[in-house]
Amino acid sequence: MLSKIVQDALNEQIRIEAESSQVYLAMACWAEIQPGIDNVTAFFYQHSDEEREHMLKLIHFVNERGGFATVPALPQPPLTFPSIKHAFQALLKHEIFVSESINNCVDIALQEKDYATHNFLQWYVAEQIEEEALARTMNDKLELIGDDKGGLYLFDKDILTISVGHEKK
Ligand code: OFO
Repeated sequence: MLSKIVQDALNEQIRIEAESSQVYLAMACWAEIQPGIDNVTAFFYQHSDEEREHMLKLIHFVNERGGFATVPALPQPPLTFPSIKHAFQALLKHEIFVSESINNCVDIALQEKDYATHNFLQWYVAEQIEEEALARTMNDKLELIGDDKGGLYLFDKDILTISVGHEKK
């Protein structure tokens, strides 16, 4: 059975995962109307779907442990970006924020001596390490590319391979 404090922390994490899904969905939607970045678009749509899965995993866990998961209200995310580079900078910033929030949940689980929740959250800890590393790789590449259109073409060509490589690790 979840304590109230653990349930509240997990419900807040459900909200954050849902918000992440919306944030990346908006990035996907914006990318889709930019010329020539079809794979970047696919990456954002895929990332949005993954965040929804992270949310669902938490919802099932809370409900299965005798709690009640809260489906959250969500604000509208940023809809447009000055450039692809800005979108990926926002993605990295968001992932760092999510990692901090997961760490906070882990802290609370330990304080409450809720070892089942602590164990469950380890998957999210590992996932955030992967996602932050992936976001940093992409930001580094975009930094190197600068305004070079050929570089951006190659970035779009490579992005699915880079992200699939990270998923397999
Ligand atoms: Fe939910 O994995 Fe990143 O944010």
